[in-house]
Amino acid sequence: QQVTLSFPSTTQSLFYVFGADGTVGSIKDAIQIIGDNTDLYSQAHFVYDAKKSGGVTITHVRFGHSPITSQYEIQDADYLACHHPSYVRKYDMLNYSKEGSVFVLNGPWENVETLSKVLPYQMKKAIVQKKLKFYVINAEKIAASVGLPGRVNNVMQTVFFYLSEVIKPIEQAIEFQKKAIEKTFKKKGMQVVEQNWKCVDSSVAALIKIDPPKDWGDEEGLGKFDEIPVFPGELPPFFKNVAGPVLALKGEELKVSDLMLYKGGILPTDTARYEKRNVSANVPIWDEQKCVQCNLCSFLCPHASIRPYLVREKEAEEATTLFSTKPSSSSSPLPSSPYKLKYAKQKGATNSIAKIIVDEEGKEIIRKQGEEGKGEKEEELLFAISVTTADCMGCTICVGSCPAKALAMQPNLTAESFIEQDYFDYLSKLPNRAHLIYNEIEEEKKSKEKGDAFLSTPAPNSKNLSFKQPLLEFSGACAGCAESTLAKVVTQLVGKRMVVATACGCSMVWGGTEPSCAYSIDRDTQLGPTYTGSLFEDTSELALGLAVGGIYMRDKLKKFVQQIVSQEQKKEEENEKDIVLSKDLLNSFAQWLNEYENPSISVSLSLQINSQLKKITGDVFDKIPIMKEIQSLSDLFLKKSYWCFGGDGFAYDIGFGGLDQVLQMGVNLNILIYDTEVYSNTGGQKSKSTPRGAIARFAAAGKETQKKDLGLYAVGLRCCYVANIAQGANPLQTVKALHEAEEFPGTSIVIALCPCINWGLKGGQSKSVEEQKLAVKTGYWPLFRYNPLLSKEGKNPFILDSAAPSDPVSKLLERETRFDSLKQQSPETAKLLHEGLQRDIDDRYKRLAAMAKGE
Ligand SMILES: Cc1ncc(C[n+]2csc(CCOP(=O)(O)OP(=O)(O)O)c2C)c(N)n1
Ligand code: SF4
Ligand code: SF4
Ligand code: SF4
Repeated sequence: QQVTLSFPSTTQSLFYVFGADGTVGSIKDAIQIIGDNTDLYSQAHFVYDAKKSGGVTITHVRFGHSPITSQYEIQDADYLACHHPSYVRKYDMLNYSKEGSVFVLNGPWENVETLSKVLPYQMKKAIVQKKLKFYVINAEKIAASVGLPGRVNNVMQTVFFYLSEVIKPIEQAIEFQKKAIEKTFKKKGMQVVEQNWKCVDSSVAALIKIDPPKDWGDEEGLGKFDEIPVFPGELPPFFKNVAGPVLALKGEELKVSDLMLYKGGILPTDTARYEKRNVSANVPIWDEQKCVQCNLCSFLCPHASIRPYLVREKEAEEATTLFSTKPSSSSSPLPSSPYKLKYAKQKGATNSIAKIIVDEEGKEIIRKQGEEGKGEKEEELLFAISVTTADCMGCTICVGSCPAKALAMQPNLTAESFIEQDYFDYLSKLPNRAHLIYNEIEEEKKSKEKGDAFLSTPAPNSKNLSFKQPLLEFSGACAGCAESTLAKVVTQLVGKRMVVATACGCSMVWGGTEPSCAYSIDRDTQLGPTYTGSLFEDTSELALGLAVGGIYMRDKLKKFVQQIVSQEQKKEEENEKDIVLSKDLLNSFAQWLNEYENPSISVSLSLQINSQLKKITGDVFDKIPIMKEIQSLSDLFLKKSYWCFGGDGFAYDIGFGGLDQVLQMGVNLNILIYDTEVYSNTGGQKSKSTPRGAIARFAAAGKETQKKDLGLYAVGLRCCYVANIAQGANPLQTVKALHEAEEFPGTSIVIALCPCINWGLKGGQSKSVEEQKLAVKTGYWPLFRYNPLLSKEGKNPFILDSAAPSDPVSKLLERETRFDSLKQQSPETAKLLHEGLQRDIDDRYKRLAAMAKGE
């Protein structure tokens, strides 16, 4: 039973806020306004989740005439505001509303008819039974109309002042609020201040009072039977029993016994896919007529939410029949016009078009590359781009990078967007056909025939790679994050075999802050990355340990297998009858020994051997005890790929000693540095990677010293593979470098430029790809690869992949607040430091160009 402990005169308010929508700052301002301008006492506290953005923050605010000392969360709110429409399904928030209290919902639904269809039954019942004063407002529409999409904070704050009547008259509250806005945003210019003021001025008039129909409260009421589940689809036990309740903010209801299955700190990956966050107000819609099928949208999507598919005509028709009249996952209204799965004939050279051959039983036969299909059953596959609208973060990077303008943003949470989601779900269950475009095993054979000394397989290109299922899906990174975009590509290259140690920093947060883990599982093989996090300062050492341990144990497995194979072969030669193992298993073992170092064949062989091992019965273990050892090491039939992920704070600063040590140890390990040039996860403190002339925390007057050149330092060691990459600027070089790093038999370090929200890109993170292009063009971020193996072949190991700078760096600096605000703040210092930065760039380029010439 709920117990109310607060003074009757204390007003309690709860805000279910959308992370990074600006509300936390506004609430702090509101508390200050109330404190400064009334005789009320006030108190606020904020409960955050760990998503980098788009997460939920629950804000508890109290004010009253007596001092407030309550140290517990609000259970009976007088005022409750829901700042994001997707929350109505996710959180049982009205459980905390007092009878007769106010409930304000920000959403696109403005009348009873639509609300009846979209609100869950639980919520409708609470509105009626608790006699709530229910209001809706389309705050997103107001914010977007003044050029501040997503920033609903000031609209919702004005509504709060208006309905709570904490400061009367409302005109007075608005005056205080506007002053606070000016104070906060003046640094960003009066234009931003005025945009926020417009939000305030448009708020009250846009508020709609809803009189709920009585049947919302009925057990048999409308909506009861088309209830929308919080997490749609079939859920695995861990998500259903643990992750789901935690994400629905009911974690405290879990019992210890619910967690017993997961004791020891090992938890299942692949949970982010069930969250279906629906955080974006707008999502991309594809125009199949304009599309040139380059797959760049998918390659550059940070959240793996837009994908290319190869589809059979009958599948396309089936999808349309299934969903064109009513979306399966919602009870939203029917689409305004008929909606069908969009697809197009594949474009490109005839020999690069993916086809399948279907046998008499309808089974698909893999067409070997370059091999013509035989017979009349050959089918040319269709091409479709589809969006998982519930997982899209709305960053618009796909739209901005589409060379054919074939994508446009349209509202989410509409009948059309729900149907698009249904199509995505349908397409992602079809057979994975990436191998028709890029078949690693076939490529490897070709490479062997060509006698490529270094690479066992040529690198795929970004188009081919994008057909593969990413094994980092729907991460909680900021919309448009360049770090997660790149990590996704690594998983497309090696995800099935990957073991990754991640340094504390953003890569740990978007990768997997429990219970949500974005590292996922390949749907065909059930293989996927093994992920672990570490301290900020010692991740290279952890990754080294994982690699050394894994390699040692695999060699041990090899010895056991060699022993068994020779034992059984000997018995066969001597015609002994007690050969215990099946011929099939012995053949697989022999093949595996032959292909021990071959990564792609190890995938299929490990699956084959593991399924054969499962069939072995107890007496075999009695007769050959070593088989027990083999079974315990059976996950190492797969040739693992060991990775260390971390930011520049980790690599250039606090973890540098360990990194330096590991770089010289020669272990087959790949280190990927996400260079955001600041400590991003903790709000942008300077690191040794921060460039001269940039403002960062602890460098408020602009960093005076040059950025440390970690890439050239690593090249100087002469023993490891080194690359400098920028995914948005050069997709081909990026994939090539990551692929070469992985194939290099020793330690590799790849340093990637990753524009971050802390840079303050003018135009937002959606400009990240353009920024990377300009960074390469101005020489701010040169691209290169260094491969010590090339020296052994008498070649220059240093390859400069970017051209001489064609534009001055000033072009880049004016686009980023971290540089530009120094100009506003202190023009003289800015001039000095920015000219210094240009000299740093010129000097470095001269050095790199000389190295590329072998000087
Ligand atoms: C020893 C230590 N000091 C400070 C922290 C707090 N901390 C967590 S992540 C982080 C910044 C990480 O920055 P970076 O390595 O550049 O990664 P990014 O977040 O930019 O990806 C800091 C300072 C910590 N975890 N451990
Ligand atoms: S808008 Fe951003 S998150 Fe959504 S599909 Fe496009 S790139 Fe991906
Ligand atoms: S980026 Fe544009 S043209 Fe390329 S596949 Fe995507 S939608 Fe088509
Ligand atoms: S690196 Fe920057 S953009 Fe990416 S999640 Fe961290 S703070 Fe956000």
